[in-house]
Amino acid sequence: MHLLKHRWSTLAKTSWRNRQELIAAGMHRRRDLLKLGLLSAGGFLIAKHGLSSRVANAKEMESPPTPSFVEPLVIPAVKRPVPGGIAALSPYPTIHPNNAGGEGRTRPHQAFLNYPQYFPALPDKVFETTYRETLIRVSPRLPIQRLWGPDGMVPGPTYYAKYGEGMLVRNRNALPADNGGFGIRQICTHLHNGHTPSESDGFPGDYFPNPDHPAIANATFYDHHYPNCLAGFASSHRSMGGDTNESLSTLWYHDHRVGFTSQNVYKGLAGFYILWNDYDCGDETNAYGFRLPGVRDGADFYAPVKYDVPLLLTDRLFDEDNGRLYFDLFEKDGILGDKFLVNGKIQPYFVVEPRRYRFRILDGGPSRFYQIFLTDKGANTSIPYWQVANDGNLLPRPCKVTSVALAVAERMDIVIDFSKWAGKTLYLENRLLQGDGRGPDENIGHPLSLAAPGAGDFLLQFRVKAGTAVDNSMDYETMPSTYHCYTMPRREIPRLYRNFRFERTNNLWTINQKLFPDDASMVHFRIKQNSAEQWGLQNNSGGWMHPIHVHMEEHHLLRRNGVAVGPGNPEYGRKDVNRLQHGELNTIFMRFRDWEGRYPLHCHNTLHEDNFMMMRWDVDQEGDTNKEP
Ligand SMILES: [Cu+2]
Repeated sequence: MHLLKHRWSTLAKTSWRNRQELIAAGMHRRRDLLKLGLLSAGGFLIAKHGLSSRVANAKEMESPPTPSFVEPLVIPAVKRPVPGGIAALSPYPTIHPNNAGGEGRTRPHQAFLNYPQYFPALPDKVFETTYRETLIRVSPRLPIQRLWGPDGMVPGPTYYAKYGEGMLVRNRNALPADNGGFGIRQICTHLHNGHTPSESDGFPGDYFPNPDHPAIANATFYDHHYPNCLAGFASSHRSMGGDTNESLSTLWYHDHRVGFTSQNVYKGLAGFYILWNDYDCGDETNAYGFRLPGVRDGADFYAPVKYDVPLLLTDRLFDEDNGRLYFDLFEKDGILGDKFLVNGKIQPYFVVEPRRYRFRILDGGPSRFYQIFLTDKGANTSIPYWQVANDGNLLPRPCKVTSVALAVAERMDIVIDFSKWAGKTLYLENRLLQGDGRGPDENIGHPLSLAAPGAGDFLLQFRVKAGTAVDNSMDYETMPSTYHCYTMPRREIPRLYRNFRFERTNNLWTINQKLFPDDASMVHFRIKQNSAEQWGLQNNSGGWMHPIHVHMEEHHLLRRNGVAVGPGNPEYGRKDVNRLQHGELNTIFMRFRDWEGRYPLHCHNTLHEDNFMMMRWDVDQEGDTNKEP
């Protein structure tokens, strides 16, 4: 292990217990600590009473030992629609919020009101998901954990969605009052990378129940409308219906409650959302499709597609004494765990056939960056594989790589061909060196950023079966192409150039020196609907990295720290998260199409996001001209 660790020191333990007592007494919020005189003007816990936030952090703590590769990988079940469809939902869904019936939404579904030509009726596919406490075993050596999960699953169920087929997801909140130390029973589910109307997007202020809003103080459910439409369907500069070349594939959903996202997601509130169309169809035998690895189970659309496997990566820390999941409510900079989980299990194994597989890798945070290699452990060599997507986007052409790098919320789809490795054992290995929540020690690509092959963190073991297997998927050595294989989309003239500086101000996380307020009410800037803008994202916080995420629309990365991004670069094309590395100024091109309303821009290190590194922008008919919001 490259992280310097030792058993919990007496001081660290005292500090941790004292903090736990404050938490149990409900006194951990900023204003409580200020009242008790336990917080310095700079925002740090004072060094007295063994409370200092510099004492107890992941660097100095170690989880109890756990065995590696003794439990199989779990592939989350695919969520099935409500039998009987929309008529079976009670109360019946409405376009305007049904506050009297217990709904927590505050604005009408704009798709039905504004675009009746595209969305003439409520959608046929209806899902009902209950957020609740659940008992989960993450390792045979650790006690059963009390986690929170959509439908009691960690990760939550995977949604399968189809372009052109709108969905309504009713999320019910049945989380318990007793949070076991962290987490808040107010939720706000964001569909990450989705082109989603604002009221269904999971804007951080749209949580329910909300005790400060009389109409939704006791709300128990929230209807999210996911139109699953192509971005640009209604904008003036695009053909009707949008551009198929902008189809998305691997999305995910997670809680986004303002100020509490890190806790609620750490506790389990996240899952995959996969979008299909006629080309990326989950059927490798379909000659009209892209023939990515995938076999469907007959006519059952909601059976998990074989050979197409989502992998949700999380790192977690467990209490040395009682083995319970540990979350430090006083940590504001970033939390690293020393246990690596894939789909909710610590270091599982996966038995694979000697053929090609598609893996959809997601960095589920809260703060870790990864650089993932396929390692032959005996020889300590890295085996090349194919990167076929970056975030929600298939690459115009796949890239042969020896690793993929991920910041929190980034996704990379890769294809591994196990046919040459029949009977062997291989590993997914993270070799990126990261000593604390700041980010990797060096920018990705720097020679000092990596541990030696075999000396990193092993995440997942592949046990390749002997012999041969049927494989009808595309042979990537032939360099097949997908969307945008001939031309990239035209870029409109930006209406405005804006600049955003990501900074550390008085030990708080800011954008252009501004703090995101607790009630999400401040509109930092306004964007004209169906316009384009160019943004400069500047990392002005020495020594820290920030994964920057903008809701509703993707961007094109024009320049990474001044260097143009061109064909052959996995970041060429469209992108959802910008990995803002040490000292960088990255330039992105954005379009804001179709929807109106409120959306955020924020750092996706969830500790930074919860500690104010977020801005709200609203889309309306005029926009503003504020170049430095
Ligand atoms: Cu950050």
